[in-house]
Amino acid sequence: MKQNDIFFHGRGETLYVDDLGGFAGLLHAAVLPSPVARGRLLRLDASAARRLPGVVAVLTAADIPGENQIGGILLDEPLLADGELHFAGQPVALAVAETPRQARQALAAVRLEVEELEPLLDPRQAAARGSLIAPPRTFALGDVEAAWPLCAHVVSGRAETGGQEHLYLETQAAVAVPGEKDTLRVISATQSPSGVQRIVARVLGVPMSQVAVEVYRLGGAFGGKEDQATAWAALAALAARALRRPVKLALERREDMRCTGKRHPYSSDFRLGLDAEGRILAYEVTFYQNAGAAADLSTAILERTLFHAGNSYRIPNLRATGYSCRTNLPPFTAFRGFGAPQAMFVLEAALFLAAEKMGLEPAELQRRNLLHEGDELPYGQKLANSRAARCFDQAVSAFDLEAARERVRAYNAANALSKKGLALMPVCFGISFTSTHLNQAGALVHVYTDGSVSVSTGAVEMGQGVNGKIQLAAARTLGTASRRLRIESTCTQRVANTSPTAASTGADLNGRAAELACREIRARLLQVAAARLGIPAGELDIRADAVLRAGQKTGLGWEELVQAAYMARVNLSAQAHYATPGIRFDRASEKGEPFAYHVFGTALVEATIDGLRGVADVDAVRAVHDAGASLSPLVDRGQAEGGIVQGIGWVTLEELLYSDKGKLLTDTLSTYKVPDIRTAPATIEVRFLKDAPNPAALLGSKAVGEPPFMYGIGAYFALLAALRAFRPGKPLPFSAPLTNEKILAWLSE
Ligand code: LUZ
Ligand code: MOS
Repeated sequence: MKQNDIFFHGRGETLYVDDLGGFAGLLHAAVLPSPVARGRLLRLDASAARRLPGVVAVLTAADIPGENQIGGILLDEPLLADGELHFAGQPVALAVAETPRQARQALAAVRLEVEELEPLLDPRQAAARGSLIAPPRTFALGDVEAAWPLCAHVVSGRAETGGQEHLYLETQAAVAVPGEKDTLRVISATQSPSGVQRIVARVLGVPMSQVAVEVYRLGGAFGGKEDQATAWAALAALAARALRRPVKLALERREDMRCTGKRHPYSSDFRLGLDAEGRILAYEVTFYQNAGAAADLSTAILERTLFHAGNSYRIPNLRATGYSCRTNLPPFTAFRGFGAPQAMFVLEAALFLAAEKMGLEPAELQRRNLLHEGDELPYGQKLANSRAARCFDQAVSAFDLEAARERVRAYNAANALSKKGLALMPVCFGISFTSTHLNQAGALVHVYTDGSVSVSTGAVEMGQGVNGKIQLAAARTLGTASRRLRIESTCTQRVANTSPTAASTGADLNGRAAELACREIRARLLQVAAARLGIPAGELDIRADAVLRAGQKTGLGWEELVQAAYMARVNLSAQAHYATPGIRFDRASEKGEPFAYHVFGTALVEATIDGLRGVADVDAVRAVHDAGASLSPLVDRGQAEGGIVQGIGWVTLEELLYSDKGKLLTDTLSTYKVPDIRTAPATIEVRFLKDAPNPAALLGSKAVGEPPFMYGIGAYFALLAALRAFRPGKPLPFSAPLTNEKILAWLSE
């Protein structure tokens, strides 16, 4: 990022959706949520609400001109409730008024008559009653049944992981602006502009070509705006269309926490078998995913869970089954890691248990079972360019595992009321959307006659620095200075059919598309330079704003070259499309090569528990991470550090509690605890693997967004090790988050 960009942002001049002005006649919308988790809507009376000052309209399902359906993968989610209520927080009606306050006052005046029914909240109960989003899926490798009798050690158990609130700083928001002839422009805080475009068109009953969706940037997303920005954009669009005025809908924090989906809670059963030397022979796991009341992305998330059932480990015989269970909670959705963290937690729990049974350090079992080059993964892909062992061994030596163990031993011997523990957490994360067709991206590049450059792609900037990476790749390809390039907003009229900026692939896919477009323009410019200089194009190069021959300046500079191209009537614009090569997956056999490559790494986590107060501290997280040849080491370091803290929050602090009626109790930041400067580890050290360019992505780089999140899982097992130091022999819980409250209960029971 350029210095002035940082200052611009630091001065608070960055505009988010709710900051945007300049819409003449702007109205404000607010959403009436279902008060019950399950029930029937018997009557809705908005007559009093409509008479309040400033109120322009109260809209319901009956006002939808197209389809009342926002489902992306499955068509199972109405935009506004139509008779049945499936979760507390489900949008029932939309009030539109001159001010946001008046809109919310209108909601309070809507009279609802509801018949409340017993909600289904537990995924196992849902599975037992056949309440599934889709049929279960199983990934299998080898033959687990044949392997059990060969095992010297078998452990089994249950593991639970809770949900997680995204807590993006910018809440869900959209502005819809009607244009002439039923066209509509939607400015949305979405990771998926084309997804919003498709659903808005469906809801309004118009072709997608009449709906333009534009995204400037997001104030964080973490997956929470991959699918779930859509409803709010569609509601704003519905009102704008009905009232022929611009309409803004921006959720308040509490509305956002109550009404939007979070990371999926999982409940899982595992069985792990090892030989006498501690090599894994068989692993069987069943995942019960709490999907909530609609499919959303749950089936894709469950698929990524199955892909990551074996994490970083070689498992010759594996059977992983996943149930996506329909319950009466707000539909759970994408969140950094997309189902993989849930899978990795279960396997670490199994390994922890096995290590205890065998009297070994978990790290010994982890090391013995790491993946190696050419190993077959449970989905049939052969592991290539494995850096699993390299990362693990470097973490052990660079961070001196032996010394850390000694520190823990000495501390625990000297302290009766406070104990330390440590854990290693290896990660192997597959890069590519598991839905193969999503692995494509487009770019549109214009070079203007003054030499400045406009770059549009399908990537959405959400604070992850994708624009900076694209800018760097495009500038390098063109041979001009980064400062000449402007990375534009993401707009469906400039780049169509965009995949969501997700799966850590934003820079990989869109950077490549931008690179391809820039290569075309560069080739044309070289022809112009060749004609002008009388030198064959093959002997010329453009670098740092100058045309070079054999490394020497020819005297022709960037601006002059661009001007010459224009005068020669050469096209200074290019559109390009990139599709990740070589990937495929067959859902009938559950086999294929779904991932372009994998990201590897290992973290060493140290934690301390104050046994008297039940206060847990994660003291240090040190990781060796494979970032490839990083395009932006500072950005990648930020991604790794943020991911680690977010992962620790998931397994130690962040606890979603619901009433037995299915209402979220932890809907404020006073009751839902997130990592802060006090709870974050005092030490976070991320070392990038050296000399590790990635042949499969942009300029040797690697995707970085999601994988570091999973280092945080190590905090859970470091805390278990500390608990073990207090009470040898007592069964340990595998139920994240391991909150201070749970720690105190375990110690005092
Ligand atoms: N979204 C998606 C994702 O549609 N497919 C994926 O595989 C994925 N992975 C991570 C995050 N979002
Ligand atoms: Mo666009 S959103 O009209 O470039």
